[in-house]
Amino acid sequence: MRSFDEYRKIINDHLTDLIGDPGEEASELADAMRYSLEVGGKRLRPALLMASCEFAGGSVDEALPYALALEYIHTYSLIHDDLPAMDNDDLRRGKPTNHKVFGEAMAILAGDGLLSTAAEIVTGCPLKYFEDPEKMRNHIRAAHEIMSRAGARGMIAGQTADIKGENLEPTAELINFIELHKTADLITAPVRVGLMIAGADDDILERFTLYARDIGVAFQILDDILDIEGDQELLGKTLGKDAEQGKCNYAFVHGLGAAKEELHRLTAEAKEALAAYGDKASFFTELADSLEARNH
Ligand code: GRG
Repeated sequence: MRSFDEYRKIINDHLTDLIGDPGEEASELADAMRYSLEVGGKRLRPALLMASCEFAGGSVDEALPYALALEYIHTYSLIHDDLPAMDNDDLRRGKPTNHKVFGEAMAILAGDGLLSTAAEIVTGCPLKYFEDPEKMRNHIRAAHEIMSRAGARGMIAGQTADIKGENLEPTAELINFIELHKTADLITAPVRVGLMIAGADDDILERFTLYARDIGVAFQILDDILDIEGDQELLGKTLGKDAEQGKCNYAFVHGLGAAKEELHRLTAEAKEALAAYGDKASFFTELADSLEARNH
């Protein structure tokens, strides 16, 4: 196992390797896709994917295309989320949002380009393993996992509930649905995909799914807390938008104190899910702690 910084370096070194060349006539598309990828980001999801794969005995080389695909999907979701028709944001990752630099039409296309490139990458991976049916099966499972968690029963369902929930009286059920799908699905996907590529058994998959869901929900609760009392410069995005736009926010329903308690409870539960592995899982338990303490 490597450190988080080592995984992040691998991702950053290869970030645009699989973007491809859309041709001279469409060169602005590649510029817009690259812009949002290279403008920054913690690389949490791809790091989780590579770490899970190595934890279960797989290799970083095998995990890398999926890790890139996942960062492409995550980046597309941020580009589209920032559009005037959605959250209408000028700032992301500390820099002007994609549509502020390239215009709305190009930002929509850059998002579409990143999502479809990701689909192309993950459906291409199993094709390398025709001679090894077990590996091919693992890769098909992984490809399905990533696209379904990103899709209409995953992240898009969460985003829809978030948009439709604007200016409604938020309920605990609605908040849970949004956290689980808008955010936790794209944090659960990398963990499960990394394990699937490595051929991990159901017991490992189950424990790690619990871990990932908990840190994913905790991630969104902290995002909600930071929207209220975070540091705008550190976060690199406009704060106070949830109140301004009548968004569902965990702290609006349960209060800030309860939000902090739930963040802590979920972090503890996530670590407990991996207790059986002791120090072998320290990458993941330490990551859960550092996510609970993050200020950006
Ligand atoms: C518009 C298709 C579509 C989906 C939108 C991801 C998303 C769903 C909306 C973005 C807004 C938001 C608050 C999402 C929740 C997940 C989240 C906190 C994303 C930010 O993730 P970080 O902090 O971002 O890992 P970096 O920039 O570090 O990669």
